[in-house]
Amino acid sequence: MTYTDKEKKFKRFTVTTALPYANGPIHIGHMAGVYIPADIYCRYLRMMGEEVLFIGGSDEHGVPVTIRAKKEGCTPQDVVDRYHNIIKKSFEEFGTSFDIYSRTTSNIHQKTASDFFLKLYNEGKFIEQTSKQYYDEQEQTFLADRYITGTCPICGNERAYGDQCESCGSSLNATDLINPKSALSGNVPVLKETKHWFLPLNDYESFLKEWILENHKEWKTNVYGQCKSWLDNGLQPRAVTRDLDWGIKVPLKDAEGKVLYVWFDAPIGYISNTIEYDKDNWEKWWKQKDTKLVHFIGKDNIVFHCIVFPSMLKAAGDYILPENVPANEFLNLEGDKISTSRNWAVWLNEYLEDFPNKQDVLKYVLCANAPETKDNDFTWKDFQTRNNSELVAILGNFVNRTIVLTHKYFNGKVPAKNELNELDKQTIEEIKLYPEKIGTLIENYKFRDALFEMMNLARLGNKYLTENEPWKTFKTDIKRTETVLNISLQICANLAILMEPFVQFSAKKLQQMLNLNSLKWFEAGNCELLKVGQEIQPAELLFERIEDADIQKQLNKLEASKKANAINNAEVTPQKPNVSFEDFSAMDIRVGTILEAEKVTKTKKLLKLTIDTGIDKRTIVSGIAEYFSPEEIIGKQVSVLVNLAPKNLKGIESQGMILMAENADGELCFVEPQKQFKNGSTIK
Ligand code: B3M
Ligand code: ZN
Repeated sequence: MTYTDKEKKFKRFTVTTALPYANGPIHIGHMAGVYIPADIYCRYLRMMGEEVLFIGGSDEHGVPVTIRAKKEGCTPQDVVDRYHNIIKKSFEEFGTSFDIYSRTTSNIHQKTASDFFLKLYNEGKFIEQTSKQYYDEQEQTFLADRYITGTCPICGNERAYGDQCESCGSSLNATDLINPKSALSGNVPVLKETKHWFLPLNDYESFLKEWILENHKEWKTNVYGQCKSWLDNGLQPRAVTRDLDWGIKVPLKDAEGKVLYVWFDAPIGYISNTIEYDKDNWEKWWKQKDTKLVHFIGKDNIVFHCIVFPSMLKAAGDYILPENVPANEFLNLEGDKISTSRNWAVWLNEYLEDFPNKQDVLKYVLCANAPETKDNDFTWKDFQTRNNSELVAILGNFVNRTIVLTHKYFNGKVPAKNELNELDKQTIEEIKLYPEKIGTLIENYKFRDALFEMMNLARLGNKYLTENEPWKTFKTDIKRTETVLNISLQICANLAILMEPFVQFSAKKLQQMLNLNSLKWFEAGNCELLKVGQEIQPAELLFERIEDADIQKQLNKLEASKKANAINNAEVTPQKPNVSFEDFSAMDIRVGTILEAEKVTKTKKLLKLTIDTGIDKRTIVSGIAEYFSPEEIIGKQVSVLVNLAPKNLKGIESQGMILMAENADGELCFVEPQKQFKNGSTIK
């Protein structure tokens, strides 16, 4: 039983983690927000002897997958196969202790989600509504919000999406966009009627209000606050189907071309994965009142896990509801929002390659700095500092000194605990408190504080060893050295247990060094874990220093992303409407040479040029004075639009126009023939 469940209400734990979209690898933001806290929680519960089911899996439906497929010229199935495997493998290598990691394209899930929908449908839990949605006539398909672009009505960004403007952050309806365009064909979409099924969330409002706002006041303030604001604003029916050809087909006759909305099927994935894991007993994980259901998610998923999914479960009838949804805020990277599309991330698979056997370091740093109550920042410098001055200098150093001294003085055998002085007694008393202190924090989802307490035990050990100087008493009072090393070894043994949820690889290593097999949480908290005379193994370093060069390599990688982005993101002026070939050939463009150039007085931008067009010598006024001085352009060959209607500029008649290329910064350069060419040659 846990420390906080005094009434022993719960016999088992169903722990879910947000199913990552299989349209890219996993990054440190996902790890810090969801998977690391959930893994710590489950490892701890197992050590407490609890029955736990830890569920993960890939979310393989939804529009982001189809967009990625289109971009890469492959099928959505290809995309999810690739990323599901990458994600699954990096979780395994990282040591995330899922009992099952499956996927939403599995047959079991298709059937479970489909049956879930049908059950609600047959029981009349949905309402049918027809509404007008954008349709691409050329592609003969309705357009998901992400497939419609246009001008943001709020900030004027010309590349806003049908659901959101990434420039000003407003969330939009596709019909809000000015000049909407289909991302598939580039055509203007038309509005067309389509039928969908909606879950009338408004009907669940009073149930949700009581369940969350009254009965779950203990939820994290960020989670409770978001729920309250949704509930205060009033809930609307939500469509649970979409017009799309990637997803789980709506299992009804009149539903051609329709699939379940990804946010309807994905949470059902938790149930499907349970069925896949434990076909005969799955219901106990979802339907028995003595099962505690906990969802680990990021803050952007709160509404789906606290409002929509619980309403679905309630509608279905006999399911339990989450006891808690400890959602985290976001992790930033070096001061900037993590972004897949900008490649501003530390990808888990790349970390594992760049830092082999250092899973624990990342787990430690991401937990120590987890965005539990506010957004937090990951920096490589902090990563290095936490490794070098915490893991190496405190935890690793204490364990290493203790074991080395035991070998040096006592041939690697645990020495006796002799007469205890006040400090020893006080230390032993303090050690007793740690299992409950750390355990209670974990049970309350305070993983940072829990980790900090675990490190405090190492700090206590370090201080105890340093202050008692067993290397000094060895010659004068060997009994004292024995006692001090015995107690230090016992602290190591306590650490070997209590650090397991947080840094499991190092915990295992330490357990092996101490020849310690006992792993139950309750067994920690005393100084009798190692028997006198028991042999221990030679010291092995638990952690190694991370050098500046390793950090610099990572910073360089990020710098490269930044550069690549700057190039990709420079605004490109959108294409103008098409012109006919006749329109184009009506323009007479020739090669010409600049014979003379002078500044037009009292202007900043204008140069008066004399051009040999091959047809004649004429005057052209050009707005290039800020970029070119008269001297440097005389003799240059250029492209000239010769039949542009003459225009009077500052009292000078300009008879044509010089063609210039202009980049996003407004910088100009000439469009010139690539070799010396006869003046008057046509450009077409
Ligand atoms: N795939 C969204 C996300 O990764 C979504 C979570 C599903 S949990 C059922 O943010
Ligand atoms: Zn905008």
